[in-house]
Amino acid sequence: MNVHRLAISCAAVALLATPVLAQDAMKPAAPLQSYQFSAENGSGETGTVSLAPAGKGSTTVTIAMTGAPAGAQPAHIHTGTCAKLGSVAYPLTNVVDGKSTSTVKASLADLTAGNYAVNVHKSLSDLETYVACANLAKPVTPASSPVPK
Ligand SMILES: [Cu+2]
Repeated sequence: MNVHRLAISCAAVALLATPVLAQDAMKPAAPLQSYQFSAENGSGETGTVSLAPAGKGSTTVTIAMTGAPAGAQPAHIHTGTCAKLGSVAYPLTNVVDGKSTSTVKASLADLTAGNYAVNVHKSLSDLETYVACANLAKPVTPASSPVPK
């Protein structure tokens, strides 16, 4: 019974792993973690920030906002949470027209350990006003399955 169940779970892991490897060879990996922005200070700006491994301990951070202005809005990965933001840990490319893509020198596991939040500021001249924030909370499901021993 146990042997049978183990065999099934190994087959399931193999089925899951194969498409990811094939996809890696053809195009950048799909984002593995995605977080929702909450609008702040009546900005009406919402959207998502997605994190994908970029190799060598780096992570690609992609922001897609709706309700954002055309002008540049600074964005950073801060320490802490949206409720209590700390200092800037990793600056991100300014959000322009609701879009921003950056690569930061931090692993996906580090960024999603529950110690960081992504914050978007109103404009280059009004950094004090926050327009959206997303907690990079610990993922509900691990990004990769543990290897059976
Ligand atoms: Cu910031």
